Amino acid sequence: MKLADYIIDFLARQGVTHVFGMSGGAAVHMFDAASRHPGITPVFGQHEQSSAMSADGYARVTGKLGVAITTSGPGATNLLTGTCCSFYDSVPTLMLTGQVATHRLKGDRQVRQVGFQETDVLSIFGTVTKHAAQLRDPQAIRFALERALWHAFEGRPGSVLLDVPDDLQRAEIDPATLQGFSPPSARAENFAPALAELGALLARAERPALVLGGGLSTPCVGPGLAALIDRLGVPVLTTWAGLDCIRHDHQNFVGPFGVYGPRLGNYVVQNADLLVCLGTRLSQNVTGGILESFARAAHIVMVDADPHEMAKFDGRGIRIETRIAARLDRFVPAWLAALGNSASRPGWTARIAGWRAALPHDRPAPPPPGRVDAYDLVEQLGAVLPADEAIFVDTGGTLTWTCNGLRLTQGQRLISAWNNTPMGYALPAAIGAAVSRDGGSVTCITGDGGLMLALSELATLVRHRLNIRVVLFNNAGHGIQKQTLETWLGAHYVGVDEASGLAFTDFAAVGRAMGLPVHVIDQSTRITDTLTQAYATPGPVLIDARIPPAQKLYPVLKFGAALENQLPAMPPERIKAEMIIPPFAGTARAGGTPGV
Ligand SMILES: Cc1ncc(C[n+]2csc(CCOP(=O)(O)OP(=O)(O)O)c2C)c(N)n1
Ligand SMILES: [Mg+2]
Repeated sequence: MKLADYIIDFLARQGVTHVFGMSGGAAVHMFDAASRHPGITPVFGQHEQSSAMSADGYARVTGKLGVAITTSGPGATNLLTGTCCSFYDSVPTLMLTGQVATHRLKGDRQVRQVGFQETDVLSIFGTVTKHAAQLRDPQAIRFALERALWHAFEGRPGSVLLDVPDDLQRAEIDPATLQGFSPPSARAENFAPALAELGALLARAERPALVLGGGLSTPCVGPGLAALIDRLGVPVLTTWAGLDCIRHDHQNFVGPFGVYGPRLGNYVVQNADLLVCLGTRLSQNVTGGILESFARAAHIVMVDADPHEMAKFDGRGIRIETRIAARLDRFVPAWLAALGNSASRPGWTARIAGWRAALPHDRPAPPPPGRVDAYDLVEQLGAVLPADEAIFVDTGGTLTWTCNGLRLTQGQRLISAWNNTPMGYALPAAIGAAVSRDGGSVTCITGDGGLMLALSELATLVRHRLNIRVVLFNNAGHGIQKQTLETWLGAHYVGVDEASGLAFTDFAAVGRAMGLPVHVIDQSTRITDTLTQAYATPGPVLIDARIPPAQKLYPVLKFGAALENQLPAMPPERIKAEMIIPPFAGTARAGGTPGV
């Protein structure tokens, strides 16, 4: 059997149905094999960066391995940004890179290249994969694939890379003679002491809150999570990555929180006396820049597959007093099984209801003519989205408005590259999801800036007639960057809109030229009608929604303030009156701008 055929058949045996990529001299054998295998369909993108992101999107919605295949050199290096997305967000993906033939590898010679398009991918990808290896012996292919697969899914999942020289792809092997990989035996887990401690903490707590993060989806914890939330009966906060872990109208759901989060969530976090964090690394986007000020009245419990994520705050301001190193898909069922009846805390519930009513909602003034408010668009989109929709969101203000405004129902997914947030992620990731869903509907929400980086993939939508609705938040600029420059550099705009040196295009005309049906939304009264029409017929569509170029991301935390003190600022006496604990009085350390 040809080694390239063995690779593809191995993937098919793992349940992989699609591989993503672009051909090239060092990848032709792998694509030839993929095209001949009855269980695998190769999907060709317009850029290997997109293919890595499609593989990432595929893995996020299916829970299976996402696979990208490229040629050596530029094909391989183009995978880098997408590989980072999978690495930081714990998504199991395999980057299969072709490489020059073994006799053309430069080895230890002091030159830049020997083989044409030779690039040392192992050192480039070493820090953004859990495992990166090069095949050197055709007899090692089974071992190499099984080891890569194990790394991709074991413990905290993530990206892996296997570099396969061209001559080895063509080698003949006898599968019966190949050695397999034996993973190290898993250590026995005993959650009983941790669960006993958690039980005692909850019994004592007067103002507890649960925080749900993206780790609950990688891998997906399943229905046990909903049962746990119901049984616990405590207020539930989410990071943006955890938003799709609870339906928006659940009685315990408070909402998201953080630097760009709504004030309500931040008041709950800052006043809680117990915070149980499941599958979140508590990034700076949720804690704010002054770590000492974050949840300072709370005993913080963190449950995470990666113990380093819990140790990283030591001596740096946040005290993680209870640390449970566990995969959430194992811990949540164990916790559920051990859980008794929950206590009700009417005082805490009433306090949260009070904040919900009293804290400013920071909605902007009505939009200028020809523009629609981003929050009106998000809310009305939420009402139109199908029940099991997979929604991909790009970055910028678009991500903030979507995460703060979208009301998700049970079964809908909301996905972004949460920790890497490259512009141009959402469209190719949505492509990966759409092919796996076999006609099922997928939504891609993107800003105009983000779409420019993935514009060529509109052709891929049309080529495969993918059921993807692209909702473009078109504000004629990089809205979030404009606001950053207003906050820090006196609104001296540089490279953020046409006037300051950036190029955009007529997206509706480009969409039509590429063969997409296009709907324009530029009147508030037409939002729901137009969205309903766009979602009525399956197939790709571009919805060009014109957002005010001046729409802000409010509320927002300015670096140097605590989460209870976002902009637009509330008077200090008002903050004092709303807080249960004293408002934060410390000062900031030097640091940077929190960003998306
Ligand atoms: C690849 C990449 N380059 C730069 C950035 C920094 N960045 C974050 S958001 C943004 C502007 C996004 O503009 P747009 O997609 O139009 O979103 P808006 O804020 O206008 O909604 C930039 C430049 C990034 N996240 N990714
Ligand atoms: Mg924009």
